[in-house]
Amino acid sequence: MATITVVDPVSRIEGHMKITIEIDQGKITDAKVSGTLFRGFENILTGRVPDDAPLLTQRICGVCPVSHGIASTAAIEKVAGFTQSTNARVLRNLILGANFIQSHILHFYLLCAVDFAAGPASTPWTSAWNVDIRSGASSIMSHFGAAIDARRKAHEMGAIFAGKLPHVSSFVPGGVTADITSAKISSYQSLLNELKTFINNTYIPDVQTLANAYNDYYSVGVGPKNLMCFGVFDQSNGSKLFGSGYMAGGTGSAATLNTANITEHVTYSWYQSASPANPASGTTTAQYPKTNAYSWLKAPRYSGSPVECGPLARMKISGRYTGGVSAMDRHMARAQEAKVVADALTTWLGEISSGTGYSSSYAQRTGSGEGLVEAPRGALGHWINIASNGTIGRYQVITPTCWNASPKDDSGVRGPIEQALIGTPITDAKRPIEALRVIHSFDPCLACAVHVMRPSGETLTVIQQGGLCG
Ligand code: NFE
Repeated sequence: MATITVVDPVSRIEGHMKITIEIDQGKITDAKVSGTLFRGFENILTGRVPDDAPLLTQRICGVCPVSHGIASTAAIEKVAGFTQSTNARVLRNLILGANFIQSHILHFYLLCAVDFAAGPASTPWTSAWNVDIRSGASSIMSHFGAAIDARRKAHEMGAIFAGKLPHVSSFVPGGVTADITSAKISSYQSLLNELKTFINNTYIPDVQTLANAYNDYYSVGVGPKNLMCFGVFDQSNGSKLFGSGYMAGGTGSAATLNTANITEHVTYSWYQSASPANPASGTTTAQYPKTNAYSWLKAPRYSGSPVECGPLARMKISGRYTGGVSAMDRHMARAQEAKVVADALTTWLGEISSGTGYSSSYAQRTGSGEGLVEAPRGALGHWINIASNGTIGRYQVITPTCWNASPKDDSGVRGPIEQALIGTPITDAKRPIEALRVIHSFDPCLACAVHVMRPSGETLTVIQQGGLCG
């Protein structure tokens, strides 16, 4: 007989997620993923001056603020038809690359490792669950402290040009306001060298150790296999380090990306029902309670299909990763991507030229623009409309986790994590560690909220918190 297991909250992710899984004969047969917070940033931005957007949208999350800052400035700069200078391009890459590295290290060691390897036999490490933990992966935990240190160094490296992290203070429409000095360049270089050593000698070998001990996870947590990348890290020749594209079914060459093919569905989300809309014209109007709805995430779809985004999508679409799509492939691709980014940072550091990264000639105009970038967890888009009075008339954000952790769409098709969970073998329905391993492989982040709505209608305002996100 099928049993229903609810895990609420799912821990060791950013933000608040609940899963409801049906288990029959040792396998998951149905799955619902719920985002249990309302993010109202789109509505907070309406009526404000556009220059507020890069600062406020970075507060969506303490883990990926750099990507939000870049997407927001890019959207505003699109409105004005502005082209960034070489130094703005390079500084944005240097700050974003540091953020990718810190996020990937955080994810593997602090959020995932204890799913697979036993920690010290003391609080808070001792697991309440007596589950399948294999000794072959135990050496990974001995690098936990070094990983915290490496992550701090990545934050310090980004802060050299960001002003501080999390939440960059030097990103504005028109460029990057950071001073460029030879002392800063050499500090960045020396931290980067230390991080490269950690990535090459510790992080990548540890992921290989994990894959050796748990190689059955190459066939667990597959999902719909449709992969998408918005493109990221502008290079000197006009291309991107990770080009944009859409790879249906996880194989073959990627098709050209067209954001006109994006729609957001809300039949199963706590938003006012409407036909699926493109984010350039969509709205974010809460409706709670709502019959059949089970998530605060909308269900974005590309050409009507659920889509996975993240390091595996970037690495496969760029041809750098030739493996499959599974929980373990996500870990492998993420670690290998950290090396690709670290190596590229050395190149960009050498491209800094004299002068600043900011253009004071930049001027905003009236109109619409989209800012597309990649965050550590995948494709991130900001869509802005600047009204005739110069304030924001409309703002929409689609985060990577919204793609990955989306609920069912209007056709009843489940989101990527929901699909990836189905078929996962579960040894103990009361301790579904295997389900958590699948979820964590996507590195979901559902943080991003400043308002919690209660069923009574009472609104509790909370401050964006640091914690693991910070
Ligand atoms: Ni809150 Fe983020 C990343 C973005 S999440 S961490 O990476 O955008 O979907």
